[in-house]
Amino acid sequence: MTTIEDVADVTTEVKIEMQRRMLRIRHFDLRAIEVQARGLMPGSVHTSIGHEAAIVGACMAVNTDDYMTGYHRSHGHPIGKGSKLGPLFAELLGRADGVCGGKGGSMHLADFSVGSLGESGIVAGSIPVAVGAGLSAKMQKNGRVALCFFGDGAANAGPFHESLNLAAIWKTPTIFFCENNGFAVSFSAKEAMAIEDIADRAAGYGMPGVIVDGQDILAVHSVVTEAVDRGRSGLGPTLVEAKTYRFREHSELMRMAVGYQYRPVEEVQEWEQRDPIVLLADRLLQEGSVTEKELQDLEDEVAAEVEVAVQFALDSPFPDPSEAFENIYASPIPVRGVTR
Ligand SMILES: Cc1ncc(C[n+]2csc(CCOP(=O)(O)OP(=O)(O)O)c2C)c(N)n1
Repeated sequence: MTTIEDVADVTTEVKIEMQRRMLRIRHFDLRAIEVQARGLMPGSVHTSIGHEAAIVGACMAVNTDDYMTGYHRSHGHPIGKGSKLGPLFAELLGRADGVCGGKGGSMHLADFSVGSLGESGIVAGSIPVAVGAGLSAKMQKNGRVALCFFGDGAANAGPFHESLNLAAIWKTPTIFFCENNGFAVSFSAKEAMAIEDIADRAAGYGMPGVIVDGQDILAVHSVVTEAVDRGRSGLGPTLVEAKTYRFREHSELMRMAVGYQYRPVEEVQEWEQRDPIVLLADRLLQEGSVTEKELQDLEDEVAAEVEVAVQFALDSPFPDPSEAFENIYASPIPVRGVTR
């Protein structure tokens, strides 16, 4: 497990920006829960609460124009990469001002302005897309990398294995980033795999596999920076496994049968002691980089920013039914001189 006590090259300014982005994810998801409970959001909500350090640590190790793919639990990924919050929230509500014009929703967001190519409600569905994005970067020699987020459950699905194999053969600059929260819905990763660590699978495909403490944002940032450097210098992909935990249920509509406790209460409480936002706040305070008041001001500022985003979304109209088929299909692609 890679952990680091002191990361000299991450400035105080960057650490505060990390804290801001983690808070944005937390407040955004908390408001999404409330708005969904009021019946204003179609479908369910899968939050990233507990995963914020893994997400932001990775996102801040790449550039805005680097590619990124996500999965069903992916409001946080575009936020981590710097998306505007209003159009993201509007997308959750299916509104016209959403990043996909309201046609993607919570589980199929894409925000090209920050390199986010899209998410998928199909488990492991976007992993091959990140191999394609990496291949495109390699062929165009544009120096970009593709950062691919997925869960531990996805690492047991076929597309994961096929994608790692192909990426390694073609040496695509893809960073496979597994947010291992220990469960696929209620199915424990311990029961779903005969090995302890997903990172061990990397060796079978011929790429480095790294385990990192997903609650430690600086450790995540350091590991992903190394994987990005490796990708940009033509050495190919890396598999990063961040050990993390979701503090909420699998989704907000999930109601487990009474008495069916798949996660021991003590286990949940133990992980809550390692809240990534509190851990970075403590580190900043210990370093003397911020005061308690400055941290509180930062959180208030973020909460206000999210509130503006929610209002923007609620004020946005629903898409006009006449536009139902717009932005759904790619523009016609000429094939052997024929346009179809
Ligand atoms: C191909 C496919 N199979 C099953 C499902 C149902 N499903 C939705 S989320 C999920 C669990 C995914 O777990 P993981 O990849 O660990 O992500 P997490 O939800 O823990 O973040 C499953 C099985 C699905 N959406 N797609």
